[in-house]
Amino acid sequence: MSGYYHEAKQKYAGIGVDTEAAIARLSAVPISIHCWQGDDVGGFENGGRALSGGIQATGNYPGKARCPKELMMDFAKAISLIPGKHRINLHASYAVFDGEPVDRDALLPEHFAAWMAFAKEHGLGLDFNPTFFSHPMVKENLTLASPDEEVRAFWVRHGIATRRIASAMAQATGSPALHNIWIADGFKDVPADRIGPRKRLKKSLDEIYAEELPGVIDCVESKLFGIGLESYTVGSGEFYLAYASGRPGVYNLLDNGHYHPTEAVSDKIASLLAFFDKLPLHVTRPVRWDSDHVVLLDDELKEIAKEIVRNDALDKALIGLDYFDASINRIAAWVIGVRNMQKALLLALLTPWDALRAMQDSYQFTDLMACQETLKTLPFGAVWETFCERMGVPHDDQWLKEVKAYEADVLAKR
Ligand code: RNT
Ligand code: ZN
Repeated sequence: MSGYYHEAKQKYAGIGVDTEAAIARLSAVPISIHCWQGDDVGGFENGGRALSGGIQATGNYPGKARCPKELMMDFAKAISLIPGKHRINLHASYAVFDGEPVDRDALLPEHFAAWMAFAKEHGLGLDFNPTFFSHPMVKENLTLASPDEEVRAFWVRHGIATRRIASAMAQATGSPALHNIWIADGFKDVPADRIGPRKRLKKSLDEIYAEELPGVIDCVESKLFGIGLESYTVGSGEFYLAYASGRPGVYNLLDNGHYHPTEAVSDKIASLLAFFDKLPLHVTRPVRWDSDHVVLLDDELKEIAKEIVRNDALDKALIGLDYFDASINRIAAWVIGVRNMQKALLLALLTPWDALRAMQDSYQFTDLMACQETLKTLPFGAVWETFCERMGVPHDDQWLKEVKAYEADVLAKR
């Protein structure tokens, strides 16, 4: 045990926090790592389709993955530098076809067999997303809410197909798979009818969820607006929260880029935990808008982690990351974001919540403020270092060397 850690351990013990318990708890928290950081949300259909749906990856850093094999290699490199056992979050647009490709409404579990094998090889769980964007059947920015029955039915078939694939993924990995529906459906300018599209979306969801499937955790992801869809979003916060409340087994996913810039998702977590036994999250970093910057160890991330930990919700929160920065090394982007999520959780685990709660409940607000401020300068870094050592991954100042070597050996040759 390094002297640095020994001292930190004593310091935390002094405020009633057991650093060993915190390390042990953190090592068992899986993060669902989004595959789409590795190729700027391109996917593999037709060699990768132009990104649409009101989201945008900006930047042109060299070396992005161009095929399943490269994406898997890059992902494997990233997780070798991330402590713990995690999950890979896939999109339907990442299907791997052995023979003839099929369209999205005809996808089958076998089209994800390569990913299931990859997950098993690396001990990863799998999560899944239907892809309702970057496709010619998106007509006038509408899918499940389309007034065109042919379009709506195509996308309903897609949702039905992807739930079956998620179920197969759960079976293959022995761990339930999150199936997350996000659609960009909306209008650039002021609509004449706000309820029609929402009624059609409700009908589509009912059709998609009609089948009982083992191992699938269903969720819906709301949004405020997308680029080119500024005036109206069919799947709004209220819409999906109401839908999930009325449909047991469907959960409301919170993406912290999908609210007004002054709204804090951390503040919404406890409200949902009071009503739902699971809370799926997309952790991202919106900079002035839903920009999906790499997750940093900033105040909102820390606050999100605190809400999860102090509400005893580490087993209820399904923590997924969702960002895509094409302007920096994509493997580094994964490593930085996941390690930051873990750091935020560790900080929360190193906090004497019972004592702080008692201060609040006995109106000792001066003590509460002083104590919360004192916590901010405790030697958290020493505990993090020890966690990394025990999990067999490099320290913060060491992993980038490995990414740079991989960049020179592999990425630069693409
Ligand atoms: C878009 C949503 C959605 C996507 C991914 C690729 O605003 O956040 O979750 O980022 O499905
Ligand atoms: Zn998201």
